[in-house]
Parts: sequence; structure tokens; C-alpha cells
Amino acid sequence: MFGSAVKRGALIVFEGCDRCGKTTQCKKLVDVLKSEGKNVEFMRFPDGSTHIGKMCREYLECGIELEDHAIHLLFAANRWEAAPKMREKLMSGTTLIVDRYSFSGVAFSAVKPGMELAWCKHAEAGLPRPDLVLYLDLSAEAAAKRGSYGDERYEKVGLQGRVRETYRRLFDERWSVVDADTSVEGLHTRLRAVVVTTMERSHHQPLARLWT
Ligand code: 2DT
Repeated sequence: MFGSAVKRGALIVFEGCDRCGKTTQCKKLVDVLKSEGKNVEFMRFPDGSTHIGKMCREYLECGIELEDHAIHLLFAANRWEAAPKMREKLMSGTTLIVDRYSFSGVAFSAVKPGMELAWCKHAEAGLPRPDLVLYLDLSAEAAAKRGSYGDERYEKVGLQGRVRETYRRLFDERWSVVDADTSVEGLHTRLRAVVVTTMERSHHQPLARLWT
């Protein structure tokens, strides 16, 4: 089949603070869409299957210490190393449902002292641009009701609140902010509708580059 005849897949990213239900919703959505015969795949960042991704995971688990700029670049590098494959899949018709992307990269780094938002964004500029960012919004109080945080580096109430504020500085017209303080089923129904519309809309649109 000629390339132009292939309907491009959509790049759909889920973002939000810890405990907002991102992973549950991503996986449920992929399962449901697949069962309907749609060509979709789940991805997550950091992608721990590579050397760089393993370093990111080790950093999150407090197994290693890294300078703030250095770890920021590693998280970004973990996306750059995935980008060619992502482009290939999208252009051949696979929709990618992604649990965290550059926005987590920027929001979690830019809250650190001395880390500038613009500098953080620069390392991500040029990556495949999502067609839709679903931001699952959950207040710190509602998140607290879902149980206590674990022991990972960023699982702290104060930091999560500042990350939430930083996310807001990244919102644009491709973002859809969804109240996550609701049932798994209710949220899934809302998300599914937006995702299917985006998949249809993206079929014949070129894949753009983020923040360029
Ligand atoms: P989860 O495994 O619960 O998703 O937590 N992070 C993530 C960054 O600091 N930079 C990034 O680029 C990405 C993708 C957010 C992963 C943690 O890693 C943080 C929470």
C-alpha cells in the first residue's frame, strides 16, 4: 500500500500527578479499543527496557543520585531513543496510548531549585507532538484518600502539589483536562469518547514536532 493511503495513528498522552489513575485508564482504554479491532498500543515513560530507562528507574527508586540537569536529560534521552520507532508506528497506522511523556519530564524537573522551565522544555523540543494530552486532574486531598504514597523519590505531598501547578503552565489547545475524582468506569467512558474523536481527526493530519 502507498504511504499516503495509510491512515496515521494518533499519539495520545496521559498526564497527571501520582494516584490520578493514569495507568489504570491507559491500560483499560488499550484493552477496550483492541477488543474492538482498533490498532492501538500501550507505552509508558520512563521506558525501563533500555539502558537509559533503567538508569531513570534506578534514580526514581533512590538507588543512584544524579545532578538535576543530568537526570532531566536522561529522561528526555529515553524519549528520543524511542522516537524513531514511535514515528514508524504512528505513520503505519498504530495509535499510541502513552502513560507520561515530555510534560512529566518538564513538570517534575522544573520544580527543582535552579531548574528553568524553558531549559527543561528545550531538551524535549522536536519529539513527536501528541495529538491529545489527557490531563487527569486530582486535588491533593482526593489523591490522599486513595492511600498513602510509596517510597519513590517524587512521592511526596508537597512536591506533587508543586508539580500540579507546573503542569498548568504547559496546557495548550491540545490538552483536555478531565476531573479524575470519579469512578473508573465513568472516567473511562469520558476518555474513550475524546480518544476516538482524536483518532479519527488525526488520520490525515501530518505528525508535528513538539515545541518547535
Ligand atoms: P510512575 O512510574 O508512577 O509513572 O512514576 N518522571 C517521569 C520524571 O521525572 N521525568 C520524566 O520524564 C518522566 C516520564 C514522574 C514515574 C515518576 O517519574 C517521574 C513520576
